[in-house]
Amino acid sequence: MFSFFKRKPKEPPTAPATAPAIAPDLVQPAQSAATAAPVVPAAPDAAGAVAAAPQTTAQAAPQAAVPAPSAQTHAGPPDAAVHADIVKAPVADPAAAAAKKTSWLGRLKAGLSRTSSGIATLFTGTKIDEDLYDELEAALLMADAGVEATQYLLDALKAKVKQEKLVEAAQVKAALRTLMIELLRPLEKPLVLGREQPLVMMIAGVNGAGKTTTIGKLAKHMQAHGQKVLLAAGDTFRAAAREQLAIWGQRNGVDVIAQESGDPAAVAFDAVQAGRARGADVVMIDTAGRLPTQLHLMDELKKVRRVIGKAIDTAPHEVLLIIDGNTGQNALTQVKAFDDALSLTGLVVTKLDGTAKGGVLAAIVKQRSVPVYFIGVGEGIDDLQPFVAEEFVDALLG
Ligand SMILES: Nc1nc2c(ncn2[C@@H]2O[C@H](COP(=O)(O)OP(=O)(O)OP(=O)(O)O)[C@@H](O)[C@H]2O)c(=O)[nH]1
Ligand SMILES: [Mg+2]
Repeated sequence: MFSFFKRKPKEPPTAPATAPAIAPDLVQPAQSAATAAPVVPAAPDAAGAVAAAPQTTAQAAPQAAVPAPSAQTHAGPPDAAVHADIVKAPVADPAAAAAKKTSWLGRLKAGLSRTSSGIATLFTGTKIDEDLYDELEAALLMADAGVEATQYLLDALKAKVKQEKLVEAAQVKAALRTLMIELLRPLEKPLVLGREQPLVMMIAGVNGAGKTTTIGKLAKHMQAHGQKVLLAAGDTFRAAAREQLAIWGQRNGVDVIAQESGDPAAVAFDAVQAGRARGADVVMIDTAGRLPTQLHLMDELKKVRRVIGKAIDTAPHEVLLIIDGNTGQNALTQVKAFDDALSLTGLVVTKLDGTAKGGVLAAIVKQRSVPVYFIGVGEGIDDLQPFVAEEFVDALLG
């Protein structure tokens, strides 16, 4: 597989920051049939913590069809003796893993092909002149990079071409690649697990962005990294939303805290309490989709955030905004609005396998640089991947 999360070292890491390696067994507790059994219902204290509506716990049934995740056991906090760096899940079959990687990179490339084909044609000629720069400017703007990032890239490229005396179109394209990677690299950031117990993550975004699906995928990956996960169905508007999360819970064998109806803040509070009572490592709180222009709904989201802080005063530790990669420039508006309301800690950009143009990440890094933890390139479990600037730029430039 791939590097997915990072674990917080208790002491300064001894390995160089770039070292990719970590013994896989670090995060792979022994499998236990018993621990894959149905989960326990909500602890009474958690249920009673917020009065109001009756709480139901969607219990996870053992799944015959889905192989038990490798780590159903509660791994506990990271071992203080371990100077963990980037955590890798074991690769059972390197060839299969390589094929998977090729496949998702292929999907990312296909998804961003509108942009890459536009840019690639610019560099087929031999002339490096103002026309080329004009066309590149248009291509970057079309790709949703925004005026600021586009101007920055053009200026930097012109300077580089001059300084390095580049004359070949291929050299100029390579220079653009380097500049874009440098531009987007600040968005690369691993999600660090194990630094709080439980690590409370609130998930927000507009309708249909991919919040619930992302939570489901993350739950699975986190389990594979030895995390005990608890989900909260904070989208209390639609019964179908609860069910959707409950299905992900069943698939992954994790508890889902839900209420028949009621206040999303109360569900979130219950879930954090329950997470603490049950020794969960991660509590992920789903929320109902909303537009930033729906002010009363944004206020509700702020309330959810505030109330989570009443359960654990440092929580939520992560506030993720899920963005549909096809949203274009509007994604930047969403980042600003949700960041103003919630103080985001990270982004997940989904659906980059569709017709996304991708350039909006350049606009984001220039205007509101919130790290991109993951990108989604499909609906399958392996289609959620850590954001790597170099891979992204290679897909973007073709
Ligand atoms: N192609 C593709 N589809 C995705 C991706 N992520 C999510 N989806 C699909 O997008 C649709 C919406 O996903 P949800 O997870 O329900 O989105 P949501 O943000 O929870 O939606 P609401 O709760 O209604 O606001 C579903 O059909 C998902 O399967 C992705 O990376 N690629
Ligand atoms: Mg949802």
